[in-house]
Amino acid sequence: MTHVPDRLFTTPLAQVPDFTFNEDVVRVFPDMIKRSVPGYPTIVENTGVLAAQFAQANSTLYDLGCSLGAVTQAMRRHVSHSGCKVIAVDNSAAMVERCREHLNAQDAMFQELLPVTVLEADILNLTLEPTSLVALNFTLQFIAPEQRLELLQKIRQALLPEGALVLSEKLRFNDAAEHDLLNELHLAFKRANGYSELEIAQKRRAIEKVMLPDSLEEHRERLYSAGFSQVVVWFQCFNFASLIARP
Ligand code: GEK
Repeated sequence: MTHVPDRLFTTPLAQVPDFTFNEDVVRVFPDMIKRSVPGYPTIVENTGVLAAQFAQANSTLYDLGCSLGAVTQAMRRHVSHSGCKVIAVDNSAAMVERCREHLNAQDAMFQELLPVTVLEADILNLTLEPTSLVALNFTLQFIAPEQRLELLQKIRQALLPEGALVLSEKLRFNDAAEHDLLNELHLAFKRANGYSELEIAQKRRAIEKVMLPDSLEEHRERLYSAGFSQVVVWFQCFNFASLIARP
């Protein structure tokens, strides 16, 4: 796969449009997410490790908001339980098309991988099969806040006993000083990865109405309200974290 550098926000824009997962974004997505999300490669690879831990034979694993299928690929690298399959879902047609290409390339290189179905669908409208593992990797933050609880309830109801939800998100912090410090460190991470002040500012403007992060406390409360009984943070880097929620 060619690795196209993210230069989407390098030139000054008279008006910065709201961010969407269109073809321009899809083209640069692997570079963009790696340079923008601290800990992304660690979270993706270890979601595969967690999937192997919680997967049950003859069950379905979900990658909701799969983008190019990085988590699905990690699941396929780590899960070898018999009879398992992965359903990867995204509502961006451009993402789904490229995701299928990436997974076909993985199929061409490796044998005996879990079968995958990639669906172009809104995860809010999806009926979930009984599942041992659901990954929501940086997807919930793009769902309208008033629809987040209902989605988590649906996932909780579909989860088999002993299964798990892996939820990764950007966080905001109720304590202003903590919020500012971790935000500043995130900006330092982006600068260290070659983003200019202009790129950082224009990307922030594009995404601020589209991606709405919650605090850790809000996540915990919502997950418990949805019926989960255990919520554990297994990874945090600056203002990005990943949680395991158990039925
Ligand atoms: C990764 N998990 O590489 N239904 C389906 N898909 C949606 C919806 C929805 N309602 N809303 C947003 N998406 C990936 C990264 S990116 C995160 C996930 C980011 C999709 C959207 O089209 C996009 O592909 C994805 O969720 C969010 O591990 O770019 O920061």
